[in-house]
Amino acid sequence: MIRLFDTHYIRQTQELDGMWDFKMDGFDKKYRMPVPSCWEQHPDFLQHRGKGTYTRKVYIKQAGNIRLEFKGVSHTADVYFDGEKISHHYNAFTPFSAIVKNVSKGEHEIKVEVDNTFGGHSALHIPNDYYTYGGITRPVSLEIIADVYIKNIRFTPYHKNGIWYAKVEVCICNISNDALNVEIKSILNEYIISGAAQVCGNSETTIEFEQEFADVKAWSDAEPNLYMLKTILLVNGREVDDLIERVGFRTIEIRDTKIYLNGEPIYMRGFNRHEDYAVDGCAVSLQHMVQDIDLMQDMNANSVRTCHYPNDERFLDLCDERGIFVWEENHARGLTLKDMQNPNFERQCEDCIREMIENHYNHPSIIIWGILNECASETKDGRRMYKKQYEQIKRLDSSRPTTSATCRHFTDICLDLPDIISFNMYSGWYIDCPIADRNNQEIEWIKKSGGDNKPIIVSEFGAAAIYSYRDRSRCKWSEERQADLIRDNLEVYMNDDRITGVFIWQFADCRVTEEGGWFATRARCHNNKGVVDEYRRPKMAYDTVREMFLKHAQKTYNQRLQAFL
Ligand code: ADA
Repeated sequence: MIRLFDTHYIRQTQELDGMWDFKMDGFDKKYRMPVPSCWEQHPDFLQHRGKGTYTRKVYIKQAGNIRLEFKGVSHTADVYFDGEKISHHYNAFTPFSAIVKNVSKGEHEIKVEVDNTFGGHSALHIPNDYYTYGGITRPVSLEIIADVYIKNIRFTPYHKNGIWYAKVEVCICNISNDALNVEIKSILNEYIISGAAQVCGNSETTIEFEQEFADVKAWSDAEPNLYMLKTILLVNGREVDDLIERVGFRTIEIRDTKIYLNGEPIYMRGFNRHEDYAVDGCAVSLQHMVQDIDLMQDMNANSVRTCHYPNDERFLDLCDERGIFVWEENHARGLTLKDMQNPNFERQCEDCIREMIENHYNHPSIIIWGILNECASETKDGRRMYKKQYEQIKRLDSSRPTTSATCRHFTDICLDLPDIISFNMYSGWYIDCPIADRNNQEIEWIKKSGGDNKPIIVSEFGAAAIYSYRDRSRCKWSEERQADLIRDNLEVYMNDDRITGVFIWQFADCRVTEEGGWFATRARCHNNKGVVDEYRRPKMAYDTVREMFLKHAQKTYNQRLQAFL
């Protein structure tokens, strides 16, 4: 399943999930591997870093153009169709597609060479405090497209004089050599908007319109109202393509130190969540995504941070449906200036940001774009790259605020660049210090260093605990100590009016790489700071978070009720 709803009724689509032939470089044996999945689930490849080749046949019922879409291949893919290379893509966490024109009727072969090795070719997938798996780890689909098709649609809602409007931009691509006259018809509820354009050969054209949608209901965490926007493309009056998007009417604004959803201030109570589930690795199944959201909402969370990369679009679809606020971020964690000066770094980040925003723009649940978690924001060259990435985001999407989680305390020189200031703080775990004092120091410094009058989020805090390790001494690594530290941190941060959101590090234990030195010192080669373990078995902290998030939600509700009365 590519999305949680049908994206086409007219365009023929075929999902290519299932068993593919598989061969790993250096291994004589031939395998059959499920797609999507990580090859680490197979006993021969438990922590294999290398190159594997997937192949399968597809039958094309009628001659025409095909479009292959890969939602995620970890971490580099070279795609061949009948032996001809049609695509190269780097980064496990963003989708990519390839078009093959004039394919004959009959059987054809798709081959995908997958590489999850580390080295100079990979500036973002490096030894890290999460695992870079190998495989075709997200869904794949094959579409039959006409010579002219809808490439994407951007839906930007806004509110004026008490009425909802939206700007709709329909990008149409012509892969033939001849100019074509096209019409579109976009339908949302009873609203039908038509448009027309001429699209030159081998080029793209965007038809845009703004429309009043008087009777729609807003999207919010409390009422996540969603609408289907169906767009049909016609040539000479004949329907040749379509694209269905699911959208929500909401606005996000930053004013002074608060974040406003539809004009109301919000407080983000959330978790950092890696895409990693026990034996599934990063190829988290839909049922486990649903379970994660069920558990987070059971703990009264209303937000999730996609640390430290763009997420599977089905998870974002779930957040849209369940009213979960999302901080989605580009792919980067803990990179030094030397890492950031890898010749591939800037291009790989630019590609990741573009693909993240182009593909995820219409999700109402995404309210913040983040970049470069704990990278070299204390350096001049680092600042140049931070600034370049924030500017790229604003060019692609001026409707959402930006942020970056820093750990360059008292040395960060980039706090003037984002809309929201976020900092990671492990008071009581990595540094034994009074939580409230350290928090005051941090916020006072932020205000003097470019962050004054901006919303502040504590983007990471927490402690490790080994699941089922209980100890009455409440010593470090016990479930008791983790619960105590999370409680103490939440007590400070959720009662500080200068803070507008908290993200616990982390929702679930996740695997880390053994390469890279200090990560190998982590017990079990896992980051054990999850409130649940990698099998989603709750630790004592689960009930602590549940109780404290509920108390804060009730306090916030009562404050808003008082303000209203
Ligand atoms: C950092 C980092 C996280 C994780 C965390 C930890 O804040 O952003 O990815 O590594 O530390 O557990 O130490």
